[in-house]
Amino acid sequence: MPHRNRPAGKAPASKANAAHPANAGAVDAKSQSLETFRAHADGEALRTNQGVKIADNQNSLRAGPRGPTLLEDFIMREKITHFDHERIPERIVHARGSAAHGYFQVYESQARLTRADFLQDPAKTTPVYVRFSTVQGPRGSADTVRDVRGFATKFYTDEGNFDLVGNNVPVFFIQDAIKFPDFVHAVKPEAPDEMPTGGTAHDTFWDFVSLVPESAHTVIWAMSDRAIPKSLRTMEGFGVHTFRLIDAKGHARFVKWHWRPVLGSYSLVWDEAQKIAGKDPDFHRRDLWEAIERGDYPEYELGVQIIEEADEHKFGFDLLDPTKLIPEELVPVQLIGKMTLNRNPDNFFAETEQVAFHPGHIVPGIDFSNDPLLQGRLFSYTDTQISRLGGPNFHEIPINRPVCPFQNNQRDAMHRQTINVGQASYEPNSVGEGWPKETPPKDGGFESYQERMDGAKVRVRSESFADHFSQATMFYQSMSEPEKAHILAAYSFELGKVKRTEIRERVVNEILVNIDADLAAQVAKALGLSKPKAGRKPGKPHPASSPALSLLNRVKPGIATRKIALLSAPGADGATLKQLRDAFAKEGATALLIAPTLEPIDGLAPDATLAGMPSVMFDAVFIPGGEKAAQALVQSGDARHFVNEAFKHLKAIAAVDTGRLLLAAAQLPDHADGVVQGDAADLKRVIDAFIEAAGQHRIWSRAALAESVPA
Ligand code: HDE
Repeated sequence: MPHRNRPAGKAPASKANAAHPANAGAVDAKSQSLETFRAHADGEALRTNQGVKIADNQNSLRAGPRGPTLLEDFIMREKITHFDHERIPERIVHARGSAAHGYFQVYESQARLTRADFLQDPAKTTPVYVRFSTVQGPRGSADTVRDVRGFATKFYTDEGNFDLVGNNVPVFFIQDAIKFPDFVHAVKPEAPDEMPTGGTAHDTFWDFVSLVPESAHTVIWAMSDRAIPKSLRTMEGFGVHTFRLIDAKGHARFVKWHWRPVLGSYSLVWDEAQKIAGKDPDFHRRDLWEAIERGDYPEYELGVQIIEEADEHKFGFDLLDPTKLIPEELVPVQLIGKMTLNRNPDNFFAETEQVAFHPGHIVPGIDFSNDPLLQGRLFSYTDTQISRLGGPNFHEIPINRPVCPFQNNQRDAMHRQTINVGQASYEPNSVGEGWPKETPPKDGGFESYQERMDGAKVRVRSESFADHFSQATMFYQSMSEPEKAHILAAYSFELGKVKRTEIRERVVNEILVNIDADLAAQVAKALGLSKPKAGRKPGKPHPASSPALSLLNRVKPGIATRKIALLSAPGADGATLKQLRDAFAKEGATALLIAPTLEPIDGLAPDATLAGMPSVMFDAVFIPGGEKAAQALVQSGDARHFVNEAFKHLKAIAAVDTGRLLLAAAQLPDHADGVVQGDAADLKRVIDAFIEAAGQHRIWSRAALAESVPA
């Protein structure tokens, strides 16, 4: 049906994408495979699903102008019936998500580790589709809630799809899949009133985790800044479980997967995260979409930690235990390739909503470990798609199809798209000359790693999974002072929302005391509880701390892709505003002109009003000055609030000339770190100092001072 389709080879890439060299290669593999399924209405007549042209799409068929509607109206019935069934069940967890297309390239052949085809040739680009998500909230919930984030990547390799279905924290709340429904029921909004949406600050979550000490390590990650990421573009990803890599000789090694954003990793501060949830619930989705449209393609390096099988037991914890991470200080992360996200989806439902990830989608050269959480996941992901996507043929949905052939003898079932030709739907067969045929492993057929198994059939938790606190202690000890303060504040905030005192007490006395006595004491104080009793003897993590875990060690210099507010008003000098825009653009940042109204400023149209794009949407603020402009800003409550909030959220601020009046009007301290001031003649110096300060992401040395400023 050629009328439905865009002419071959003309993928609807955005302007920025069309120019990208990657579109000539790998991305086109998936893009072209989607091409058959894309429908474009340009120049087309409106028709029914049966192809009949529609003459009137405004009025249903009636018995007289004021009479009842006739059942005969097949056009209206078809339209409404289809509409009535437009929704499918959202994902049980990870319902809220945003995704993008891109490609992956390995830096050099990894043949020494794996035979996986997409990790052999640096010239090869493999198409990918990545979906980021929150865990707890429904599809329409806010992006910036405190939660673990999903980071799921589908590699469309020439040997089949490989899904790396990870999270933005390297550990998980439970050790055994059989506890997953319990955990999810506890974390989801509460049964009687379906509250709260998107967060863990409620009784059932804290009840569960207070009774399940194996959750302690992941809970402290969830209470850290990792759970309020600044952007999906700057978020780390982790495969969590230990997997295996298998080389061409069949030799296996353990592997932990990592994604490292090239721009570094950053978080929001809690007050900012909460405000953004109201001011722009689509904050992360918008940021990802706009960056790709601008041509600021998010990039992530793929990292591996490799452990020889002989070293399996040398860590003091079990590699099969998903509540443990391998400190980078013990096993360095080798960066082996890079993923670039360079194309936004065409259709949210068709692609992002219908994409079906599965940790069991692996390719030759990759295999599983016996992590009991992973083993359960291997069952769950196909099972959930069968009800969510309406049957076992979800692999035929365009976004889920491999780019390589996938012939087999499976047939029929709900929503079958393929018209299988021929008599043979079984194997062996002679009527189809035996096709499709098996492929021996040496020619690329998948062969499971022949791990030796010898054990009694038991329901037990291995003793080697028993230490639940040492790594939680290590994580806390690895944090900088501001990060520790945020963890304390997060436990205090969340537990403050818990109604049952006994649950709060249990978290402090059964969990926190075993992580850090001081943290436990401070949380107890914040909750008005009596001093906690002494905990167990603290575990001895090795190493005692892992600096790689602190986000402050993940900051990369520069302001590339950051958003800067130019706070101004009519009366300001257009040439100066342009000069500032250019100076920041040169560093890869975007400066937006923000003013009390949209009235042009010396010929320049403001990008948004102070109320429309408040300070929480920006990384830094620059106030260029101009007599009349400064007066207008000083008199604007929104403008005073804007700088005030930027100061409180530890963002770089610059004020030039009369722009400085706004700082005074907002009652900011005269001198503070990261607040750059100067005369008009000094503009160049102020710009340079501001860029330097904004490059630090947040001015942590200002934290104590910021406490005293009214919000
Ligand atoms: Fe998932 N998980 N999960 N999970 N998970 C789902 O699959 C499940 C776990 C993760 O963007 C579901 O398609 C079980 C760990 C991501 O579409 C479901 C267990 C990790 C996504 C499911 C886990 C994850 C999911 C819901 C414990 C990090 C979103 C809808 C044994 C390594 C993927 C769906 C996307 C989604 C089951 C634990 C990551 C129900 C049973 C650990 C990123 O199948």
